[in-house]
Amino acid sequence: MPAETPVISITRDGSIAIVTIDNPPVNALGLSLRQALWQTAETLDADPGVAAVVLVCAGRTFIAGADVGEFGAPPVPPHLPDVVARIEAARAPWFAAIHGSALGGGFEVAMGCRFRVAVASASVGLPEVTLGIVPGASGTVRTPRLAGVPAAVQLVTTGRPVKAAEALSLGLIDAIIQGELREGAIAFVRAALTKPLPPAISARPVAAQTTTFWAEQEAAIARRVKGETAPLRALAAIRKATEAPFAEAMAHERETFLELRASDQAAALRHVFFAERAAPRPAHLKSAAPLPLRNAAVIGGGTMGAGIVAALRDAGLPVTLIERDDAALDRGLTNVRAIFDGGVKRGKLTEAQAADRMAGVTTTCDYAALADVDLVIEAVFEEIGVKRAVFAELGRVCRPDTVLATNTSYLDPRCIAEGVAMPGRFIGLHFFSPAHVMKLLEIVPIPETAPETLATGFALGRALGKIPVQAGICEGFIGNRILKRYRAAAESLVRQGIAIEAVDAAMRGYGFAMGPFEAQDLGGLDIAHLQREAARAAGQAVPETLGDILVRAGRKGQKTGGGWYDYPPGERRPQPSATTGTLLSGAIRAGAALTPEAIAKRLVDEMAAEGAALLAEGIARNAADIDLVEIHGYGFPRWRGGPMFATRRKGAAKP
Ligand code: T1G
Ligand code: NAD
Repeated sequence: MPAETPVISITRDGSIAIVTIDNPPVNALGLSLRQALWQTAETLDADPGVAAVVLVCAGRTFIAGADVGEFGAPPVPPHLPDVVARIEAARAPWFAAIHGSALGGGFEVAMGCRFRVAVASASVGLPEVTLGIVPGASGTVRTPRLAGVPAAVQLVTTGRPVKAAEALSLGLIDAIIQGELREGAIAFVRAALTKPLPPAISARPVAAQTTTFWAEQEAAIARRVKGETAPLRALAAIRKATEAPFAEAMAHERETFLELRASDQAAALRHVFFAERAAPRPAHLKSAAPLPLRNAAVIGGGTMGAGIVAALRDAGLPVTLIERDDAALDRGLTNVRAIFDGGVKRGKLTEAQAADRMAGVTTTCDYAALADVDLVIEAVFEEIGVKRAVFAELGRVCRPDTVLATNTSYLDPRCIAEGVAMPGRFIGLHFFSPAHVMKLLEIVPIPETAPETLATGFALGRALGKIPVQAGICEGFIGNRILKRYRAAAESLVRQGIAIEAVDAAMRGYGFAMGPFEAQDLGGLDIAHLQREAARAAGQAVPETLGDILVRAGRKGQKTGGGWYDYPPGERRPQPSATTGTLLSGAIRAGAALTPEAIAKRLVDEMAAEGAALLAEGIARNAADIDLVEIHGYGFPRWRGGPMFATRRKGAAKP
């Protein structure tokens, strides 16, 4: 058994000791690393020749935090706050040299050091609230002493990391190192040792804030988090740090951390954390090599096509946009430009970046331009004839190894692929609108899809920063099939006499941004209605729905001034509708009554039951994938873990 590589090695540069952590993949602070850090502090304290210590990491990043994999078990000493305190109390001052991301416990260890330096590409942060917890090793107590209370509130209660330049301006780090980090850090140390050292962070003062400040922060966070516990508890811990001595504030933080660590929300967020990291690299594709993705083409510059072009450009891929005629092409290019202009308006893009995005888009109506593209994504009308004609043309002009993908929502990809030469290169890539924003990408192979084509779909998902989930072929794949059941279950409650607005309020209370009926009014009831009508025309027995009744009465949602709700001119907030009540009166029985919790449980159970059916049919590969689809495609509250996780913890739903 080869000796394990030590997680820590120590080298010397004169009187400076360089402590290098090497604990792949992200130098997480598991038990062995905590023990090694403690022992290293003891060893170096005992060496009078050591004047200072540089803490640096091997691999892709500085310490990325505590080992999330340990959270399911009781914490084992040495506990991280004690390791941080031990570093801070070291005889010779420690200096953190940061690359990659110093996150959570990683940044807390860096705050145990007397100084923090970083390369320009590094970031630092305290993302604990995204895991349903608060920092557990002084993040809420040292950060306000290091960077001030407002900066600490922003960093801790949002969980959003900051890049090195912003970290420097906030005082979270002391310098940005140009050139090689280790050497630059050593030079920084030598200069720092010529001057009096600053006090250890735990010994620094922290400014008290007004009651108004805390009330304003609390209200702002409560508005933003909609039911998540950790952000408000993090704010309370920071407040404690401004009102109590260091040790008392540390005890309060630790107590809060341990309580939340065992909570349902933390378990749910850990489930999502690991599911999101597993999704882009599914185990069953380990041996399949993806094909090269150097450029791409999109057919159709409408709602989806324009978003897909933007997503490809955001990932740096040159894109050829094809439309049916010049006028449509102009409209398509206008759609794409509008997306980037929106990015500039929201401060997400500079003018130069937007111009560069647009410069990478080539437009034409001539398919011959696709003779050398690696990937084509079709996003034309949802009509089988139109799609088949497009793929026939693509089969004629593209290379035999060009991956051909359809973005269809409801058509059977096998029917679209009929007659396509080399069907092994065909695949479904179901983006969600807006395609440049929504992270979910359903990847739908047909029976002939080659493993390398499937692997290329996942590689595209990774390149676009999406959450790719493989789906089998059925109507609606995974997400739209669950959506159909969710909507049917919501309509069933209305038929039983539960008020439309009560259903929506219950789902908003559960954590959705909006309920099923207000969401339909926003997207339009006619889309699903047309799908049902097409199925009926094809001879399928599709029962009349309440939505059909409304659409037949011209009530398609916000776009017609009324759907499930009324929308008086200029009013976007849903108003309960007497017209809807009259139209549906024949379909609604006497008023049943359910609590908001019971309504939410009923509907989430239905989603989970459909998920169980999708698993049983092999359409979904695992329950975590279904949770990711619902969270990243349909707004399921992340801190609930998804329908499969939520019901599993409270008694699984029956398929
Ligand atoms: N613990 C355990 N494993 C982790 C991990 C962590 N903190 N972070 C990442 N991994 C694994 C991940 O599962 C994957 O494993 C591999 O590393 C690469 O991850 C006390 C209590 C650091 C920005 O929340 O944000 O500290 O699939 O694909 O894209 O107050 O990972 O290869 O087997 O994401 O280069 C706080 C979470 C913890 C950081 C790198 N820290 N990680 O991104 O790689 S709580 C976090 C990330 C805490 C203290 C509290 C990212 C990254 P596998 P990856 P990446
Ligand atoms: P859209 O009507 O907005 O755009 C379709 C575009 O295709 C139009 O610009 C049209 O000019 C173009 N087009 C039609 N025939 C063409 C041809 N022969 N060659 C080139 N271009 C052609 O439609 P959309 O909403 O963008 O939907 C496109 C596809 O994406 C459909 O299959 C739809 O099911 C799927 N989809 C839609 C959504 C959504 O929310 N809208 C979500 C996921 C997937």
